[in-house]
Amino acid sequence: MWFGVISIMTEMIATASRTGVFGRAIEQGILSLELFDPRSHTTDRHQTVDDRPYGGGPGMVMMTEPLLATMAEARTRAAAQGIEAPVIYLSPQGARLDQKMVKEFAEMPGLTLLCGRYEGIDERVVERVDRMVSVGDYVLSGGELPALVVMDAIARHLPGTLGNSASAVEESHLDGLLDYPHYTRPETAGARQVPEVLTSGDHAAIRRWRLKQALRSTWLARPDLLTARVLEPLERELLSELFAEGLAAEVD
Ligand code: 4FV
Repeated sequence: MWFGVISIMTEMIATASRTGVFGRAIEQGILSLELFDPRSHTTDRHQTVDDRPYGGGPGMVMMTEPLLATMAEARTRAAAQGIEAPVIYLSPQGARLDQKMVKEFAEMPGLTLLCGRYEGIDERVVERVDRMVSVGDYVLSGGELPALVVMDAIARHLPGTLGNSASAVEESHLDGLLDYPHYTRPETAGARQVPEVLTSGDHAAIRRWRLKQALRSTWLARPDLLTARVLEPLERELLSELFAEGLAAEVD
């Protein structure tokens, strides 16, 4: 998969792209990343990319020309590799990012992520992007962190990115549910014992326990995710067990 990122702070992306799952995916050639700086499409010696808003008001707005020229450069680069990479503008006005959207993006050959700064970008650029995506209802100082969130989430779905494919498979099974509790050594910590089933070696029982825990934490913290979910028969059975057990106690 090809990622193009348009940003006046490319070093933020470059730094993060040298670490973790995302960094390894680039090293392994599972994905490629190209950075585009709108300042390289300015003509004045201050490389101006922002200006005061028409109509007055606080802050600055990113100008049309440098952004459109940079979008054209990114499109040309993608096309040179035979890739169609729709432009996604990261903005609080966008559609909320979720796992379903991440999986949809992970099927694509490429994406161009447009990162705004200041108060935002000129509306005549917004009209020319393919989609707008928000990572959450809060205002950040730039689109770079949201772009990294999007790329990291997608990278996890690309074959070969997660150490062993088992975790990708399991991750997809529990898609849409909150995670189950994780334990590691020591077996007893602060008089708290690791749930017996996890040291039983009975992998079917472990899978069942983990699904039950994921359902429990989802019901307690995000019941909206459960109501939106088409429950498997086993999930329905486990939920009724949880209700019968009064949901309170962590089940062993
Ligand atoms: C944002 C978000 C976000 C708004 C103005 C950048 C900032 C500044 N992007 N999800 N939440 N963007 O806050 O995607 O230019």
